[in-house]
Amino acid sequence: MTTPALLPLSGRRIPPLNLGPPSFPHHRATLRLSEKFILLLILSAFITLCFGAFFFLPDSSKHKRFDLGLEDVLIPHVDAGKGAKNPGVFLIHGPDEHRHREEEERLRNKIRADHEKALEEAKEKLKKSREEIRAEIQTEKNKVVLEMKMKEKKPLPPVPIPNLIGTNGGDPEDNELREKREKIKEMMKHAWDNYRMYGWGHNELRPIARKGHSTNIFGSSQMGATIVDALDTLYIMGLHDEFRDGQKWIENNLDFSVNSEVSVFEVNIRFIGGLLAAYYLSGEEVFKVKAVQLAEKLLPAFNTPTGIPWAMVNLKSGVGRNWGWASAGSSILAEFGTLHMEFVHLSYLTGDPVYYKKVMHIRKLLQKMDRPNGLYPNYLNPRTGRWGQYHTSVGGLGDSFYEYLLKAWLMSDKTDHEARKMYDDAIEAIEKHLIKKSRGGLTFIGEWKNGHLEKKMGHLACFAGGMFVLGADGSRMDKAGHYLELGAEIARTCHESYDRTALKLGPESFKFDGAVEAVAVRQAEKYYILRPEVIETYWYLWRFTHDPRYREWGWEAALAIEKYCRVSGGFSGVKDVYSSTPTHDDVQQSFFLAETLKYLYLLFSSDDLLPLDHWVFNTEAHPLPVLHLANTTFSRNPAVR
Ligand code: DMJ
Repeated sequence: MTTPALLPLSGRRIPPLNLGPPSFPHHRATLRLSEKFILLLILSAFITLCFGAFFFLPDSSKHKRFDLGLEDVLIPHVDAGKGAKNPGVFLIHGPDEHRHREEEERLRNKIRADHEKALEEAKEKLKKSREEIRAEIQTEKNKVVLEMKMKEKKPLPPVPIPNLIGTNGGDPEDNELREKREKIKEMMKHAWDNYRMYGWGHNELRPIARKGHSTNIFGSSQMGATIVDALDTLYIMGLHDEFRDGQKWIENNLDFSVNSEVSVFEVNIRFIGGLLAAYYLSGEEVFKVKAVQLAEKLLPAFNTPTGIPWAMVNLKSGVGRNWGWASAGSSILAEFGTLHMEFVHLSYLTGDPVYYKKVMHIRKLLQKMDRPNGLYPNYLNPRTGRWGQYHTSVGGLGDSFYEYLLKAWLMSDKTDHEARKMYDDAIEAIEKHLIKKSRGGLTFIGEWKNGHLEKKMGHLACFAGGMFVLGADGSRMDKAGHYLELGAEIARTCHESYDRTALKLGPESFKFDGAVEAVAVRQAEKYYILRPEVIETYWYLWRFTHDPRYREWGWEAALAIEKYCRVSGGFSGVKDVYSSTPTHDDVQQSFFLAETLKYLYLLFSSDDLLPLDHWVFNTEAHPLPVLHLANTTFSRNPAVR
């Protein structure tokens, strides 16, 4: 057996220890034993030293601070001033130290805040539905696209503006008419001045309380609905100071980046329609730019499984939803079907086909669907693409869908034959199932509910008199005469609904039931909220027939409004048109300035003001020019126009 060699610290080889019986002289054996002992002693002392050094020497790493990436600010300190007791140690002192501590604290707080924010956002996300999350993602995408567009800094492409004929003037032929027209202008000034004084920037005015007013259709922010809605009326009336005042407000205050849930339909017809009309009439770029900005905010409403838009959209988040009261979560025919005119103009002016595609997609989808009795139900579910309740009306919920089919054709310079066909088909079915004559000989448009005709007509349906005469020219089998007559009959019925009240103003809805004809029965239907539809029909009838009775009827309505709706702070709706002592609802609706007063003004003007072969009025009475689109391709290249 060999004894293992010990490796000396010096590296010199030590001879092996022989612990067997002595084979050398005695003194030598004694010396070797002591050598071994000394060596062992040295070795154990060395090990003890290393052991002690390892455990008991101070840990120098404790003196060094690595925190939040601040290593680089820890500098070897040689003499850091009077208080420095440990020169050479890595410490920071004085104002520098304070500043760095603050910086360190700030960073720490920021990290903490970022974490908390991310946590909150994650929690919020978990609360949301798939649609909401999808809409948010889409909005984010839109935002990026918009930002990229902005970066390009390209102005909107130049387009040839259509022939804008008759944007002012219209002086009537005789004095009496001139006075009537002046009176209407004075009423407009009264409505505007009071809004200017008490409701400026709010959506509408409370003329008795003398303060701003709004409803949920405009969302929660002050978007100056009355200003935008009134602009073109001010313009054609020659109220230029007021127009400029409105323009300034729009330039400085109209902002669509607000956390506010608005009605897509209302915002389209009043704001986009109003801004586009103001742009065409005045040529002021700001109106076009604002219209496009707003339209971009509405686009997320179309992010549904079918492409049928939600009724409401949040302008900031892009999240959409439908009215809680609508049948089976449906969107409303008159809402998603009243976008075409404005959206075609937006594509025309921007060169961006996105708007055109959205409305054409809706049209295609409707064309594919079965229609009970050829009628369009008012409710369509945007998730399933199925009709909701079978309710068809030419009044509320359905009205302007039919109007926009006809006007799409007119606005395209009568080249959009598809729209004309859809209009003709729809009107034929309506005539067959909804239009009846009362015992007393009044023609009315009822409502179709689940296979049953309700003999009731809404004030809103009175617009159809004007629509029938407007669509007479170009109707099938040359039924022009028939439609002129039908329009005149509707105008007469609606006039009766006014004439049979104490205030000579029409109720919201009236019945044809036995002895009751053109009269409201339920208390809840007896109000008049400054609506335009009856006067609108008088005006179209006037333009197409020049029968003086329409100007007479229009003047009757103007006098009744002046007498019963005018208050010192503006104009107000009334709660019961059958009561000779009216109670006011204290709301001056924005459409009173956009439509009611505009149609009255036009009724007492000559026909060269906004002639109908050059202008098509949207459903909020905002005039948009006829577009000659025959050879137009909507593309980003403006050269193709
Ligand atoms: C207006 O906003 C529009 O005319 C719309 O089409 C229906 N109703 C109001 C006025 O009554």
